[in-house]
Amino acid sequence: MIEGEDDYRDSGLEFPADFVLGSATAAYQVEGAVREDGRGVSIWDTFSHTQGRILNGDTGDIADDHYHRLESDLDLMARLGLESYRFSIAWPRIQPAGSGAINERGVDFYARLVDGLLARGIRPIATLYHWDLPQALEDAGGWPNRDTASRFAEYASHVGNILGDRVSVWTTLNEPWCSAHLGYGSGVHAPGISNDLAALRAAHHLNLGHGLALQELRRAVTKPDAEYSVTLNFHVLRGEHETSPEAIRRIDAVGNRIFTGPMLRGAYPEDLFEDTASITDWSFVKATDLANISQPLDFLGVNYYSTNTVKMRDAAPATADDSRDPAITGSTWPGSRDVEFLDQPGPYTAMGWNIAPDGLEELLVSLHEQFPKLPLMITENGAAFDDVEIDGEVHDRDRIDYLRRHFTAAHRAMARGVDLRGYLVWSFLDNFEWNLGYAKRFGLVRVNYESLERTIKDSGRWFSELIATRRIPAPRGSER
Ligand code: GCO
Repeated sequence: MIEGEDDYRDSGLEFPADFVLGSATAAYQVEGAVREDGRGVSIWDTFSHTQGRILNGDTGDIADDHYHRLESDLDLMARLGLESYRFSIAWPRIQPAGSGAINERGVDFYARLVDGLLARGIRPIATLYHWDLPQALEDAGGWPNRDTASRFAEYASHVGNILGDRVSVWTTLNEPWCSAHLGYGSGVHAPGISNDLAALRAAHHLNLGHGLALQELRRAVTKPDAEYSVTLNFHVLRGEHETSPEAIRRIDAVGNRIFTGPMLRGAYPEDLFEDTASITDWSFVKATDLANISQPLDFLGVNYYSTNTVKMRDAAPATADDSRDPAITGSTWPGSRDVEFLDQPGPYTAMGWNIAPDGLEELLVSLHEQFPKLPLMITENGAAFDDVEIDGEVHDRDRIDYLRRHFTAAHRAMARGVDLRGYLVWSFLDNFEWNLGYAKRFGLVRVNYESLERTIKDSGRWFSELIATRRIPAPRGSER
């Protein structure tokens, strides 16, 4: 993108009155209190306590201590003026071993959270699974094991019974791509397994779990206007090389359509079967699975951060046999490790991710074209920067600029006919950024990890103004 020419820094754009504005977190990233009130062990507890898995040896043991600071964090959300709050429920708090009876003390925490939101006029958007699988289920085979999908449905039914009279929006899974391909493919996320077949089996059983859970939720929930969704992270793919179209097709298949196909069209893409034929014949997909998976949704949750540029590799791809570690038989892209990811043009966030608001506009328009009847909601967008706190203030102009440009992109997509229902900024608080620990800060609110004190960043104030006025605030003198 050429700066100045089309820099996505329009201002004054207005969002409709019913457009949902809020922020998001996930249980393991903020809660802490991992051994309290009967909570069971999750794969992220095990993984973060395994040496060498997380940068600086960080764990979610304390995280933001949100579990103990619930009331003051709720007050902070109200101060920011959030209209909606997207959180996730830790399965091992509800069912410590992933099946059977519920743990009332765990339930109590989420009841207090939801009631606290409602008391402040904030709509609760609950995600059932943001990656914290009970360790007992992993020990029984994890997501590659079909039974995990049924266990997930059982858990969904419990949660629907408990909170189904109060929660506005239900989301089954957050980013199943990460659970399958990072958890079981590359192994950089919990449970840290690297096996292509395991990753593809996991992807299917996540899809199945989504469909079964959605059916259980619809049975259990009593709030008549509750909405149902799933959140996916899409790979926005580009490339100018002559082999780029093939590379784009491959990654779109194993990264995007592996989920949208079964969930939204009731079928896996044929080309995915061909690309992965050397790994599996997909016989783990049973006759009734696709009907179970393709449940109607009220909207699709879209997480977007940056774009990818791809081409096919010049040299023959590395094979599993090349690896010196016999445990590593997988990659992030099962069946497509001969695709090369090229460096992106900057600027970048502190994650090293390129800043490309046009990618968000392109994604929203493309999803709308692919699924014209399905409303969309941005369930995550935001940026990590190396914030500095000076005298109790965080002047995070980079984050404001990032958000300004992505809100502009969202607005432009709406102007092009996309039925976009809302936008949730990642994240409410700085938090545990998975394998990168506490090194990357995404929050609208800073967390001091020594004192656990919270400080609203300038971006938090900026977002408050956007919510209050429903317009993208005009840049101030010091912002560009
Ligand atoms: C994700 C997540 C978040 C991350 C965020 C930044 O789904 O990847 O939902 O947990 O923290 O995306 O990487």
